[in-house]
Amino acid sequence: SLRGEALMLRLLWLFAVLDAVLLLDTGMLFPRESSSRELKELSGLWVFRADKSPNRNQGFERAWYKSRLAETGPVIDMPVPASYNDITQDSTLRDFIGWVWYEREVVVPARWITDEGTRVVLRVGSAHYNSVVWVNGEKVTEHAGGHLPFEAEIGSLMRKDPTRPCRITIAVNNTLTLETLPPGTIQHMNDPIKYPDGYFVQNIYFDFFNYAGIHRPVLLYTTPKVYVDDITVVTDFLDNTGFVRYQVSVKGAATATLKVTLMDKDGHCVASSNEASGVLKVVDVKLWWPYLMHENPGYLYSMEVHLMAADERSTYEDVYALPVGIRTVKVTNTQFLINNKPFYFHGVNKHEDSDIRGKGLDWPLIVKDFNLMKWLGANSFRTSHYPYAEEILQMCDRHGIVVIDECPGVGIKDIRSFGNASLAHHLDVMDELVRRDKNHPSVVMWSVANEPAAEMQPAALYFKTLITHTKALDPTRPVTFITDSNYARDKGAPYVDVICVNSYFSWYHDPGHLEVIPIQLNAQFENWYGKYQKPIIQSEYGADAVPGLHSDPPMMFTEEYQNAVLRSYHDIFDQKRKQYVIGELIWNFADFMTAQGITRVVGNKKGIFTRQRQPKAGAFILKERYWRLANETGRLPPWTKYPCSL
Ligand code: BDP
Repeated sequence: SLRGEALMLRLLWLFAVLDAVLLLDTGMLFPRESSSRELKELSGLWVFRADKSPNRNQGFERAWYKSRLAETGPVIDMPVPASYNDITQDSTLRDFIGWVWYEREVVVPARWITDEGTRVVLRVGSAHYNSVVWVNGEKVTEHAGGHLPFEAEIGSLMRKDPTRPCRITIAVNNTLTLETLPPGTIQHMNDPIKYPDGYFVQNIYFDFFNYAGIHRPVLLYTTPKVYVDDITVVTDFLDNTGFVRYQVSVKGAATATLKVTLMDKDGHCVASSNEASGVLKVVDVKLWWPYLMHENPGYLYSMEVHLMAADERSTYEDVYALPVGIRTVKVTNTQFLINNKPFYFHGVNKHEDSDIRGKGLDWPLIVKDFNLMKWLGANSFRTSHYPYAEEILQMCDRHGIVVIDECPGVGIKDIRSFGNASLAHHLDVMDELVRRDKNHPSVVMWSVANEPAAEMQPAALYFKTLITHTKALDPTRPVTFITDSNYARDKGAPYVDVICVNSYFSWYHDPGHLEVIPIQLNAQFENWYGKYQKPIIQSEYGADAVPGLHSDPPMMFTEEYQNAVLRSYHDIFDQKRKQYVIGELIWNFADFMTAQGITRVVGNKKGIFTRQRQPKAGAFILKERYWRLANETGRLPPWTKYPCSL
């Protein structure tokens, strides 16, 4: 029958794409407690010292990791997670470039040590930028790149001397080079008339403060020696049957017995299997829907994986539960489809940024931001300009906030950053990103870069390789890269599924001339669509507004000017969204810190909320619009169709 054939095709597709997602050889499952796994958060106060020696290398030369940090010099308290920059009154620490040293001693439950069948894993949620980690003076791992997690098994090391507490030392260096992501350069100023001896600065090509330190939780967690290393799910549905194609990879033993159970929200088993890979069929499936597109958004099942194994010494049992949302994503020439229904992105661009803690993970801030996004009627955001904390993506899964997941490929402006070493690192970062985020239903698209100098000749091959690689890693999600409004910078456009354009008409171009917006924005859309016939998202637009600054007629930097820019853009969006424009993301959700410069008054003021999350006038314009769009484009039942204040 036709339906049977369609079902067969679905299943074949699921098998094919899952094999691609499995190209990665190890997992990076989010650490979760279970009946077989314990977890110890190391958030709180750490011991800290910045290495202010002229070459910033004294810590390595004198092996600071070998003993307590307090024994080799002065130390201060440093909270983790947090950027270290804004914690003290010392401007040399705020603007520090080089290695900083963190240390923490931890006592673990005795059975973690005595039980040889237990793995103890040290996990750093993220640290910016290069990190080296020692346990009791022995190096256990290093990692290049902020914004993504890394871990090391440290059980055997701890067992060497079970009587002493475990001393964890982490050195972090925020120096950027032409081959890091984002790139940067160190410039030595050698003119003795102008600069002190040995003076240098770091140049960056992106517009946010280069906050540094341990930005996300550090923790220890245990698993049995034989354990669930990774799970990959790819979902689909036909009529009211859902399919969860999954693959579990096990480490530590050649064979293990598995039991995989999919539970609904109420804890009822809806499908199960005893295989390491297969397809779970869910009758009367409850799909994962975006916020404002359905009365019950963000529906999550829980996939419980239960492993049993044995060797000559012992038996092992591991349990891991993964939240699973069943949904599909497709792109046509003119539309973005979620569960086969057109989805219009009405959302924001964000930053991980706030007073005092900088880019450190902060639960009150995260929850406040979600409340603000829901108040605004935003159904989506882009993780400009780097991967956000997993804790944030989990909130998105649960609340149905759709995510464009961006890697830290921002500020690629120098031709040397298109070389082989840069590309190799960029590919590694995409691997790490896909490995970490592949199972989030909220993540619907990968963004490989923001506003690179893609007019340069090597960019064509660079982006072809990068985008093809990303699609091979994950054929289930579209890929984009973000361009500015310069049409010459389109070298990546032939390979992407969706074109994302940032433009600042009447701001960086024709400053003060609001009247140019309609004509220039219209031309922008017509040109990009005319050339590529791909759907377009306005991935950034906006204007700085210093809160409380007013003028009518509007002048730049006032709240009225920001309003006027928004309104003009919205007029054109309303024409084009009937055709091929599939979304609009305001720049920016909130004001954020940047490097100091003559165009920035204590940071970037393009937020519609202040850095303290209070609304400017523009927030109310956007709120009215987003709720109107939700009522028009979402598929809300009639009784929910009114702008509610949450
Ligand atoms: C865009 C960048 C963004 C900046 C913004 C601005 O993508 O990072 O913050 O301009 O200048 O081009 O406000």
